[in-house]
Amino acid sequence: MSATAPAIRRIAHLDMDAFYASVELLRYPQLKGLPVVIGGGRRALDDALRAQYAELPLHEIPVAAFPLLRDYTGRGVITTATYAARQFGVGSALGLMKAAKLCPQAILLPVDFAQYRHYSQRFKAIITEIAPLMENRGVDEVYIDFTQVPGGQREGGRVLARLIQKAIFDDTGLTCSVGVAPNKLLAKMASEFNKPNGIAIVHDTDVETMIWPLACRKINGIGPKADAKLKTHGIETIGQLAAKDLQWLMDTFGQRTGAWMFDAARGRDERPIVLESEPVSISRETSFERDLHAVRDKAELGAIFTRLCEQLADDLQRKGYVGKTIGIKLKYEDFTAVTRDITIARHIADAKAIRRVAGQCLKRAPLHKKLRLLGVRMGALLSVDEAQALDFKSNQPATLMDIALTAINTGADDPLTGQLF
Ligand code: TTP
Ligand code: MG
Ligand code: MG
Repeated sequence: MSATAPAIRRIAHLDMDAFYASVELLRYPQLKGLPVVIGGGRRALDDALRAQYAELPLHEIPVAAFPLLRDYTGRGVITTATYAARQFGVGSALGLMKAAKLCPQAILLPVDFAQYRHYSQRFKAIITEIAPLMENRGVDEVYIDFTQVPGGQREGGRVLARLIQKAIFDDTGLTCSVGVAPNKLLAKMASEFNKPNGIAIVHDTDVETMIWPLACRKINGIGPKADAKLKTHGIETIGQLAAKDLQWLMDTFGQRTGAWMFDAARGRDERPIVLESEPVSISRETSFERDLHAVRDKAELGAIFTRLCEQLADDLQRKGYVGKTIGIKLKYEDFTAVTRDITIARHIADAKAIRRVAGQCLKRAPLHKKLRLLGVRMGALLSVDEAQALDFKSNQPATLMDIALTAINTGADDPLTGQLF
């Protein structure tokens, strides 16, 4: 491609390979190549294993010590399985006991969401360092706009895809698969073509050969219901869908869906990459182990409330935000809920000030019923820099004296009752 050629729109879809399982294998590399499934609510089993081999590093725990799928009883389902396990026909959403019939020798590990979230944030941070226009699509996948990124046009995007794969692997030890295409619709399909650890490149001119032979279900947006209906009309493949005229599709599926299917079957999709927006609010909430009463459990509730405010303040400070709308959420024993919020004159992020205003909110909420959940929220967020520029005084943190109540919002529900905290 010459330097003056106009950039062609190139969108990538990147999806991590066997994500939860691959993260587990980082801890337990001795399980590499073996059938492993992740699922069930049995963290305890894994803990027991670690306790039993407390003197050994995790990667030296003998393979024979790991729990096997054949010994599982319960109603858990598989979240994901290693590629070695998939050869036996087990995979996401299959019941564990059913899976045990197909692959009894598979090793079963419990889920550890905190760990997956950690790696999710890490691989995404690596991507945005290389290609800043990224759309988050959940824990293990993103869309990336390759169009203007160096290498994003070379070999249809393969050069940049390879670079990103390598950067992620070097940093995390995890592999992913990438599809690069003219748009999100085709990129999403393409990322599956060469899984795991693969790259697939699709151009406009490839739609007939690469896309039309696929089942309609491969279009992200055609779910089981639409697919079943298409089948009743003898439409199995995307090519067969593309053979239908627009009017027939609109008559059969409605104007909007019909028109969308018409375009999708031709590989047309104009959706932009949606960048992560700044958060509107940040909140913390907790459900109680037993329902708590505002009077009888006052001390306990007060402590929980204070801790929530401290956690919220930590979150805000860590992320560099301040806010001026402080809100609370209460859920009662009967599952009804109310919210209250107060907007103050200055932006704040410190725990004591938040606690004070949140306490004012609480005074405005009914407290005669037992509570099952309490939440604290900060809205009207600004970055610390913005707030300092805007908020009239110096950059000193707001003192409690500064907190003049400027607006009070009371949700429509029961009249006020309790006056606690
Ligand atoms: P996927 O990307 O669909 O699957 P995967 O990453 O495990 O495997 P692949 O190589 O085919 O992409 O989902 C990402 C994670 O989301 C997966 O590791 C576990 C979780 N998940 C569930 O918990 N339940 C499900 O039904 C699916 C599909 C995924
Ligand atoms: Mg995946
Ligand atoms: Mg995925």
